Amino acid sequence: MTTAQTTVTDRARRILEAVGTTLPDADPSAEAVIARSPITGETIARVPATTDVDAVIARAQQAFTTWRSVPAPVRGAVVRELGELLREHKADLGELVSIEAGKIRSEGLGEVQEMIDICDFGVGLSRQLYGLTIATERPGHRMMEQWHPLGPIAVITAFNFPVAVWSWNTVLALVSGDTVVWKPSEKTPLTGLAVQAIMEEAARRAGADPAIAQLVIGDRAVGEALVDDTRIALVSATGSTRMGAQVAPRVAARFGRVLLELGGNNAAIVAPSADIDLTVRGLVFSAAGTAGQRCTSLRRVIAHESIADELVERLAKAYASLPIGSPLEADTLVGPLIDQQAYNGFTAALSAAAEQGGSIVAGGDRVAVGGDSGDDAYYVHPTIVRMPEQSAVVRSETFAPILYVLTYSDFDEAIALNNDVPQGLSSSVFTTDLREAERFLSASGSDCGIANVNIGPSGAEIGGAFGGEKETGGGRESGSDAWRGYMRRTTNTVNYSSELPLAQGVQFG
Ligand code: UN1
Repeated sequence: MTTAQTTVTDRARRILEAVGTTLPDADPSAEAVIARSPITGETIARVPATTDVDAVIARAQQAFTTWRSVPAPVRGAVVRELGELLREHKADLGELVSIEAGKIRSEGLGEVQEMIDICDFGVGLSRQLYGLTIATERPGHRMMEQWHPLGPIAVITAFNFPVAVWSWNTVLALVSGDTVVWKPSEKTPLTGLAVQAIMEEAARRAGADPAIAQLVIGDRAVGEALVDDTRIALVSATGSTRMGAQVAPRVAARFGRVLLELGGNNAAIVAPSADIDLTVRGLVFSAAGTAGQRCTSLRRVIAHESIADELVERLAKAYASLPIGSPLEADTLVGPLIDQQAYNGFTAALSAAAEQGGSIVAGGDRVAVGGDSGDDAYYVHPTIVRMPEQSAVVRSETFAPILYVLTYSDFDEAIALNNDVPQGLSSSVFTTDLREAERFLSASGSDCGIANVNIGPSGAEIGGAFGGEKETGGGRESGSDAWRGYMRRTTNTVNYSSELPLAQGVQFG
């Protein structure tokens, strides 16, 4: 190990200690998940895998029997403590996200801010879990809905938002009276340990049972144990469409619930009236930011034929000046891909694009960033490829900074291209024409869960419901009324009269 490599590991060790835990060091013979940093490619730690998932679920089930009866505003106090602790540890946790997921500092911090924001939301929500009172057809009766806690919830998260997605789910679940078992990505176990330590401290400060939110570490088998267990009332899973297609039928077979947040293939339509400076800035952030590794990343530009050449030229110029390198350096805007597998996906997609008639106008290759990065660190130039049509490679999601550019002549054609992919997460239009903007947002416009005007498809705030349609899986997390997904509804009819009228006018004896 070189001195430089020691730095990333040392930083991770210091951060874990600052949040109240330690850098693990599993016995070489024990089952473990390898924590590495995409910045240097180095191994940071061997994290012991959870061997008894059944016992964890049993504790979650046991804790649920008490937690469900704690008044919701009192449950909110745990979330308030969590938010306070996250404020305190924001810099450290944000840095650990950079170290383990490769995000630039500002995005690592932004992810922790997203956690803080959902905590604030959750505290307010804990006093706003409401049901309807509904007019009944029977005299002397009242009909109402109540929302009750659902049960223990499994939260399965991906490497690219290693901490925020946990918080969207866990905050809503805890406020709703559910308990949580979290399986973070095998690629980001250390941020999992750090967040778990912070969560346990929040529970302690609020006087709650720490078993309301637990962590399991491991590979696919650990995930499967959660997916197949009838005690887990809801499986909230973020990841690939392939993963979701396996999880959904298994949970359905035991009549459990799923909340899926799967692949995206997000487009931006750029109309002739678009404010071009604003558009270029919006597109570059969404396509090259996070090295193209958000589920909301911009993957397709659908540009009007009259402005496509100018737009591509402007984008290529902006791409040429993007600083690529260690995300821990202050000036960097594009960090590494998560690992070799991601790099292989990048090169395979570019070969396919070339075969399908594409021509690269920016990037396309690996970058040697020097410094501390080793052979096992994968940095690439964000890439723009002009495509003659929406071919197979454009219609599939590659988790890398590749932006395909297509053209259109008529606005209906642009909407059709936006929708003609299997995924349905996010979408956007850049236009100053009110008719186009509203058309895009209408029922015959974008078919995605998120549709924006003059903003790229990524970078949503927590206040809205987050998720998408079609192969994205249909789930909604985070703001608005997404909390309903974590609760069960009961419909109650109360007869306060001394008669017994039956519904639908039925007479019975
Ligand atoms: C994800 O990539 O899984 O809207 C989530 C965004 C972020 C969340 C992305 N707030 O880009």
